[in-house]
Amino acid sequence: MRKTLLAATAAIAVSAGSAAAQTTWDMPTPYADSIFHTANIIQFAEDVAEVTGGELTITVHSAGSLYAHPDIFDAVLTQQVEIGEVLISLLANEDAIYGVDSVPFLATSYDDARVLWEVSRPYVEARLEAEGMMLLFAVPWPAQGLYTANPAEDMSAMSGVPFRAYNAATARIAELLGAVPTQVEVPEIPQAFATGIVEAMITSPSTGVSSSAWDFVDYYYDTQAWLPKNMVIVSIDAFESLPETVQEGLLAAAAEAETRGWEMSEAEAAEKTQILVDNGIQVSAPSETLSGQLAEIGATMTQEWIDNAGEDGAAIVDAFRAAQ
Ligand code: PCA
Repeated sequence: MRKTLLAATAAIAVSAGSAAAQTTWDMPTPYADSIFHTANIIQFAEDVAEVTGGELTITVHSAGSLYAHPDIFDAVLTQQVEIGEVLISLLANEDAIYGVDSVPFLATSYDDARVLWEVSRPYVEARLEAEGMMLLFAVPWPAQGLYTANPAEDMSAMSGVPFRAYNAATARIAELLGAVPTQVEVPEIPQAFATGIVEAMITSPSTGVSSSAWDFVDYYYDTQAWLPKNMVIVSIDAFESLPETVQEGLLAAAAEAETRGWEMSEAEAAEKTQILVDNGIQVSAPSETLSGQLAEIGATMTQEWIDNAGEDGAAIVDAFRAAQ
């Protein structure tokens, strides 16, 4: 892969010659540099510069420093920036289809997540395209697990607990668990726990580690609930204003970033779970009772999602189940 891209680089760099125009794009992203998604994007930006012989430079503004996470999609939509990264399911309130990868217990392994992405990608792309945007690549977070301050043998432990949400699905799970959801972006997690705004959350081992979850919770239940993805989107106008060779270089770097990102995510899942253990968090599978209760919540939410996402949603679930 890498060699192919580099070979293409040389060819494009040569053909570009010295008279080529240089374009710089600003790229807001939600997560810090230490997060594997951001590392992958920084590598992608380096690859783009290399493959286009410096004709296109992407300046990455990580950790919500240029636009806060909830504003990144609109910034690309309104062409304040050319390119950006966003958690796909953050957009589920705009269109339920964007919530496809956060339906609990629909796709819980990397293999299933890949199948779900294959069958849902065209629907996500169509929605973006209708708004003048194009999808470059998407990469999943590791599977989502439950972080709690007290043991949670069953869901009664979550009753009335202030619960951190990061999208509509996590807010809905909190409700169905009897907890009380509050939307908190990743950079604010430590402070939200420190001040008691939240006391529990569902997220990946990656986000647990990056927010030093051991400072405020003692238990991690590896529920493997779903693998939500971030996507990198670009404005079609910005893309089309690039020379064809640069467009090709950008797409080649994006394809590589998608492959590399999925590999990074998979490696990350075990690594970061071990770091939780090393820092004193009790990591375990959920009890049978809790698993059963979560499975019921999953069934409820799958039905709710199909109801909200209409014919397209039903078609995605049917295609996913047929391909499993
Ligand atoms: N981390 C992000 C999204 C999912 C995840 O694992 C978050 O907690 O907001």
